[in-house]
Amino acid sequence: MDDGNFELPMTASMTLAPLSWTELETLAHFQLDTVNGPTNAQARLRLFGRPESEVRVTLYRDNHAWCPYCQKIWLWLEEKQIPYRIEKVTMFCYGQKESWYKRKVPSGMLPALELDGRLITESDDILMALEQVFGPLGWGMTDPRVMPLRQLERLLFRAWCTWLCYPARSAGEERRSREQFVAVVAQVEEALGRTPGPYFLEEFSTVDVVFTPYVERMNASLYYYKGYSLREENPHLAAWFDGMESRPTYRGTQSDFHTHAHDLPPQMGGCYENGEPQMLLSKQRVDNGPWLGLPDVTYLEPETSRAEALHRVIRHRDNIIKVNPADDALFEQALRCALTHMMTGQLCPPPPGSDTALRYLRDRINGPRDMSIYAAKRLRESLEKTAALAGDRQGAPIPVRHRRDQDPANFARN
Ligand SMILES: N[C@@H](CCC(=O)N[C@@H](CS)C(=O)NCC(=O)O)C(=O)O
Repeated sequence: MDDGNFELPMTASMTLAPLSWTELETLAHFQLDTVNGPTNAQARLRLFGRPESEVRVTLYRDNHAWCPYCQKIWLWLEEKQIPYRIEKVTMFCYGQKESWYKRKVPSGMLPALELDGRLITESDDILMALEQVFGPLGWGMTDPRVMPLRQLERLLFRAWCTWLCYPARSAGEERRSREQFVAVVAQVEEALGRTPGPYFLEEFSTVDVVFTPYVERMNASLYYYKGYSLREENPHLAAWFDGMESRPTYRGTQSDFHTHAHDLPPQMGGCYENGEPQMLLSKQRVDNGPWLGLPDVTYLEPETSRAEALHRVIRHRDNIIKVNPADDALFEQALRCALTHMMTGQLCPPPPGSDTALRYLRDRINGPRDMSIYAAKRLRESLEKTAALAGDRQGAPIPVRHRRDQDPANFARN
């Protein structure tokens, strides 16, 4: 069979019968050089075109590419193009922490970094140690222009936690927490407005790296739990996000609203909805789609997004089928229906009773661990459209106190 060139099997009603795995494989035209290509969550080694003998750094980060402090180090290394190895470790809420890591870092905390054999923990200390050896990213962590902005980032973080992670005892308390957060956002807007470009200083720098992880999570969580769109309501932050998304380094580490909204509760000890009409609409959209057009991403969708999603599912299909609560044969067929829809645009009716199984997977695509942001959206979209042909039942609820449904032990291979 030629690449992608085969007759599509039609049923009597002109909907498609599911393609076989062999047929699907011919459509998965996606290649990624994880070592020397663009920033990606799958890499175990990053060389940026340099010889492996130049590697002096090992980054220990979480399996899910979830940990915000790890994202800070990851982004810095990618921006500076420092050759490094990556060792992935399980976070407590996802599964069993690896014993080899606890021997190295008894607290089990991430990130950690080895630099010429010296172990360093605490993300700020790691950045400062990296700066000493490889030079700063624009301006150093202790530069007089950087320090107040780092303090502002912590102020924003605390205002966000107060609003999101504590239940309001009254409407007034909810309003005050919101106002406090919005007041700190105004300071961030003012800081961003001091430079002509989109970034905090004249050029992209360590300050942008320091703000990135939590501002990305604020954008997602406040949209979902409070109906507040950080990116849309603040012009300087909107320009900052656009500036960040112009960088392949950031795109490779970027996650989406669905992933963050459901990753945050176990890590933060709870996220509290305000129940307002806009919040209910936002939540519905993040959980059930349509996912394209959400303010978690605005750069143009790459042409490869569907092929990337297909490639990743094919690679992990045995595990994806194994961890799904549904009968393997039923889900295997339903999954091929969804993938057929994603690649052909034609509806492909799944077997009766497979709606819960398809939505179970829809709810467990994790960006960027599994695939990039648009690939995740395309896959979710086809899982949902295919599930809707079988029924309107949801999958097993996503746990809020842990995420052992995402235990990386079930997905040992990347
Ligand atoms: N102050 C530390 C905080 C690091 C931190 O809180 N790491 C969390 C993940 S975001 C962690 O490792 N928790 C243990 C776990 O979840 O396994 C830093 O800046 O590096």
